[in-house]
Amino acid sequence: MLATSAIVFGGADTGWTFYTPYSIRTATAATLMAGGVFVMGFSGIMTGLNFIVTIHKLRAQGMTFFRMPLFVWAIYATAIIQVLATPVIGITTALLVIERFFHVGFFDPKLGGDPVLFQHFFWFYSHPAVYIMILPGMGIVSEVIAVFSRKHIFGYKAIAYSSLAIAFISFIVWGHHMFVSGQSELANLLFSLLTMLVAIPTAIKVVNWTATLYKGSILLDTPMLYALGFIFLFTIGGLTGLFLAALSYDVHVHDTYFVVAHFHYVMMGGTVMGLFAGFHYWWPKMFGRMYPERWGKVSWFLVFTGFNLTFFPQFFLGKLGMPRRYYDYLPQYTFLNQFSTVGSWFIGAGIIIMYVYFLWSLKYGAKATANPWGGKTLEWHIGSPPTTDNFAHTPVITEGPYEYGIKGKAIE
Ligand SMILES: [Cu+2]
Repeated sequence: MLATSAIVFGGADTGWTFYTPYSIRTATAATLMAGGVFVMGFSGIMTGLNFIVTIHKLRAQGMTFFRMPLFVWAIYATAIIQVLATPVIGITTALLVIERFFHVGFFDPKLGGDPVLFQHFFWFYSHPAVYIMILPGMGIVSEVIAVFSRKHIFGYKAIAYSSLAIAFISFIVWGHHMFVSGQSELANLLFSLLTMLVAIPTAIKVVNWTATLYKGSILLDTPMLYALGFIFLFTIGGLTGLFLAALSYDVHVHDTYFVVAHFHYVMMGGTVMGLFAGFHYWWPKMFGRMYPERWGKVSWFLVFTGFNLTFFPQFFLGKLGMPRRYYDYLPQYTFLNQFSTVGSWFIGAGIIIMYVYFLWSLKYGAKATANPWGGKTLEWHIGSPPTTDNFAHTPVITEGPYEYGIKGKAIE
């Protein structure tokens, strides 16, 4: 039997998690949304495969695994998650569509299905997906911290391996999204414990970045400001993640603004700050033009302070019990919400300024030299912007990526 409402155009009213059984029953465009996720999943899988094969098969002569830039290690770890986790969300969306069309009872209890099963499938992908977003940011920060400290990165291998450890652990913690969804107490306990493991490789990175700064010749250009912002904000995001991993505390703040604040400290304080660091770091390489450094700092200041004004109050709002996913709130939450609103104006202003000066620089920015930051990795040995095929001759690599002051010494 084919449901007449199975294919509808327009928006879906399920929210981004499209939880069952509502997403099975809704008359809005849940089928098309699931189809969109399915197609997007393939682009993720193909991208991941491409990177894994390239890293294994197409390294230049002398480019051993431990001479690769840490950004490449981060992308390698990301690609592993993309290839292994994405098929699960693909199959889940396919099952959802099959259930909407043919009423096979996978997830809807009315048809004999189990809605909690859907949550398991969903988070088995969607937790690792968070690390698909954060790992490249961590990779960018590793590059920028070394270059703008003019120092060999501290703990190269520890940072490289911790990326792989984060990728591995990301697969065994998904149940922390379901502490109040009715999974067994034993499962809650195990997922709580396993989630805390994430703190170990993450802290290893933060410690190594900080140790790299120690006694470095630190240059506070815009990429570095964003990288330092990343370390500061991401550490707050990571530590509040430990609060949420703790079962007793999570039950109290589950689905409150505490989660919203934590998530933004990780995703915006982490991923977006890393992305902005990368934009500014590689902009001259990509387009052959410098952005205006002073405006870069102004924009960074607005984004960084605005971010904290916006999201720090939300930790308090959540602890006071303000639930997420509502457009309205009780009067006692007004002041902190107004704080957040004004903070968001700062972020907005900072980002608008950034977009304006990036566009401006394409035409009017000073011409970039091949290596404006004094980087040691391969991309800084070619012109800005690079020519087609990058290199006139395939380079032979004889040293590691951050050999400041110890030329010729390979990483052991
Ligand atoms: Cu998670």
